[in-house]
Amino acid sequence: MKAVIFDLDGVITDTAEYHFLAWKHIAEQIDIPFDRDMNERLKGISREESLECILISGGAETRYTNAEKQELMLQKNHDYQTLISKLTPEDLLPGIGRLLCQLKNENIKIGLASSSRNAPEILKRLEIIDDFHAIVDPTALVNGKPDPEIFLTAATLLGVSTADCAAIEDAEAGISAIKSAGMFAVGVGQEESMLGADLVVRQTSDLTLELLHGEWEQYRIKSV
Ligand code: B16
Ligand code: MG
Repeated sequence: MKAVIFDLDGVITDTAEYHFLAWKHIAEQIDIPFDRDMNERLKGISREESLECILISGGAETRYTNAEKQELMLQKNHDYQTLISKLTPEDLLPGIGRLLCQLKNENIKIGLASSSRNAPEILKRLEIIDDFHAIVDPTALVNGKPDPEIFLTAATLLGVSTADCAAIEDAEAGISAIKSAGMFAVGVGQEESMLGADLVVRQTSDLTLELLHGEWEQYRIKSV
């Protein structure tokens, strides 16, 4: 294992709650019901795809022009940025600071594969941006998760072969993307929503380098 590639939202910090609040505000304005189940479906997908999902769920997919959709996304992002401006290093999910230290001590490269355009700002606020050897720019990609492009790009930026990478995700679309990239997939969450993952942990506090190394060894043995 020469590199570990992290998803951001739901793995490094719990910004899913802030996405929820910001989308809920928009959904209320346009009279579309929006709840936490719906928010689950938006995990890992882009801002544009998220808006489309919300509009489709409310039967409003043809109600807005492209310019109006841009305006709704601008408003959502404005609300979201106000919420994330309060993030501090205390908002790192449990165990993540320890795992980053362990990876640095072992000279294992660290990458970020987040669909969020706000990712660099969030890493700065969490005071961990300098730990990352590569951060993929999602605006430079053609396809979002579950396409493997974001993880393949991270491996290229890190200069590590995909077979030597592990990647950690909390969303189904992300696990599919990791597996299509040919990497060792670690899921954070309920086993049933992490189908295809090579290792599933219930919470980030269970993520240790010792566990990753142990499961990685088993995985390599099985795949030869
Ligand atoms: P933004 P991840 C994703 O982050 C979120 O899970 C998803 O809900 C969001 O729509 C997407 O980022 C885009 O975020 O609007 O900030 O560009 O899980 O890939 O780290
Ligand atoms: Mg995520």
